[in-house]
Amino acid sequence: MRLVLLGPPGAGKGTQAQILVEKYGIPQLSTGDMLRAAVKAGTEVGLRAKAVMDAGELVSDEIVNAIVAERIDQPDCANGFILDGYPRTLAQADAVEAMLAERGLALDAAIELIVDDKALVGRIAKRAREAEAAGQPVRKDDNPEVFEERLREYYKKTAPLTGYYHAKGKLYRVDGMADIAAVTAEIERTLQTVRS
Ligand code: B4P
Repeated sequence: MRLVLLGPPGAGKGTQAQILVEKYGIPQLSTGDMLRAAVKAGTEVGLRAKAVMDAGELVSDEIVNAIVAERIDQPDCANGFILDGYPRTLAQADAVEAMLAERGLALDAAIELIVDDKALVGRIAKRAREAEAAGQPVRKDDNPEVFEERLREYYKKTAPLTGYYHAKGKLYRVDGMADIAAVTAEIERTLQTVRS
């Protein structure tokens, strides 16, 4: 199974992907996590990505496509994967189609988590408060001004992907406002439909 999780920042893509990894035994490919790891390791990609991420903007398609192309050839991706936070632009969507077609593969479904902006702002503020209370570093892009920029980037560059996948007959919409377990249950019901 090859899935894409779509939705605005804070919609719960990462949260759900981690749960689906356990249930389906396929890896989560989070471009956000891969980029944060590159920043932490101080690699060339990390150095280029850091300022962009801290400002709430999207890292270049070229960088992100390259890290995904390398990752999907790893042996643990042989039976499928969950793309979490990728693609985020139409150019990335075309790139993943091409990458998979070259390997004789295709995506099975794009699942969009629908959450309203007010709830998103609340979730991100809560994550920042909890990290602070636990003495952990707060993500720079979880501050309110940067989060607004992330939302603007989402509506401008990523939201058009729902039309892209709808046109391919691969878009499934899930209510992301419910609690975490209820969202997972709805995704699982959706995946049963996809597989039948
Ligand atoms: P990401 O790391 O992908 O972050 P995200 O979209 O904000 O998070 P997500 O939707 O996964 O929400 P989460 O589960 O964490 O991106 C960060 C940055 O990396 C981007 O801004 C960009 O700069 C760069 N980047 C990444 N991919 C890129 C790409 N392809 N191209 C270019 N740039 C890229 O959930 C958030 C919070 O909500 C958590 O605290 C969680 O506990 C809570 N939550 C989740 N589900 C909930 C629920 N149902 N109810 C209540 N709370 C819930």
